[in-house]
Amino acid sequence: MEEQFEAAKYPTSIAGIPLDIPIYNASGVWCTTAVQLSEVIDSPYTGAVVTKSCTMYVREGNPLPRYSGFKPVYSSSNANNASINSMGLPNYGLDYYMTAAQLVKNTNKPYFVSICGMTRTENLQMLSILQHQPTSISGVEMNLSCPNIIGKPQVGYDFDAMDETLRCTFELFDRYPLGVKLPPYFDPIHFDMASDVLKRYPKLGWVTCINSIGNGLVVDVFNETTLIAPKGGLGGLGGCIVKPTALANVKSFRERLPAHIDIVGCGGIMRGTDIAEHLLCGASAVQVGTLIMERGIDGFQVLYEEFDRFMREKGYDSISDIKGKIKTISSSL
Ligand code: RRO
Repeated sequence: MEEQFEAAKYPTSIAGIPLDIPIYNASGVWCTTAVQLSEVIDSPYTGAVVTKSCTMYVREGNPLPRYSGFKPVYSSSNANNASINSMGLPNYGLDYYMTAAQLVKNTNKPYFVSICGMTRTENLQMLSILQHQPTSISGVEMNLSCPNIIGKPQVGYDFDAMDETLRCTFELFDRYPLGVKLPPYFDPIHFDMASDVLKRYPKLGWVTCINSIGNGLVVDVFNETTLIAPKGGLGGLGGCIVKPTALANVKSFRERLPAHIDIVGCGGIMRGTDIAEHLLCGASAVQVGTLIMERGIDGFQVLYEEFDRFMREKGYDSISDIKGKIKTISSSL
């Protein structure tokens, strides 16, 4: 007989918010409409849901085509395992995502609202509304790293701007736990500089590493075109090609930030062992992007089952058996 699915396997927490399962969607993926949000919430294989990053008011986003999956290396499988996007923040506005929080009312699934104002003032305006609205929201993820807004640099790459944004944020907002979504960093000095800023804010609950690797270019060599239209074809990269960068960011921030700030791993999770890799590097939970874009909501079941199989084979029965346990291979010299 088929084994029964145990809902509360591998419980974890993010900023003290309990999740039964350490797996959920990345902001932007399967979370723009209330229908998509309900599908993530109703899946027995997710532990939380985060909304599409929102602005105060509805935005259409960039012109189409603005998302494409691709296969960076030839394989006989039809499935794409990488992606490029320049969505440009299409969303239904803050009100819509506050209302949609009702979808979790009779569940114990955390509902995170992701915000991404066009300006610091817009972020603060949204936070002051969130501060005073009675809803079922569990936490707020402030996106400091959208790579696709024409003419707007990523706040996470400007450490003074990030510092000032966080200073204003925590001066104003304490209603729910708040975390930030960071861009990928590529140099240890930048891990140090970002951590020095983040450590100044004791109320910061988590950091999500990483957003897509910004402004890559993927070429369709047969058609001699770019895959997407906005910004001359430049867009944020996701999927298997970003996993090493994501893991380096997770591990580097885990090593630098105080233990009460959780790390949420995001980037390159295409199979169950990828979850284990993020946890080994210190993530408390993971978000999944490209896989869900390419396989749909059923991707969560596949991932969960593969992760569960890995854990059983290793003889592990909880996240604490693996979280942060990565060892640097010993030198043979
Ligand atoms: O909407 C987007 O273009 C987008 C966002 Br806000 C983001 O944070 N990351 C991304 O890859 N795309």
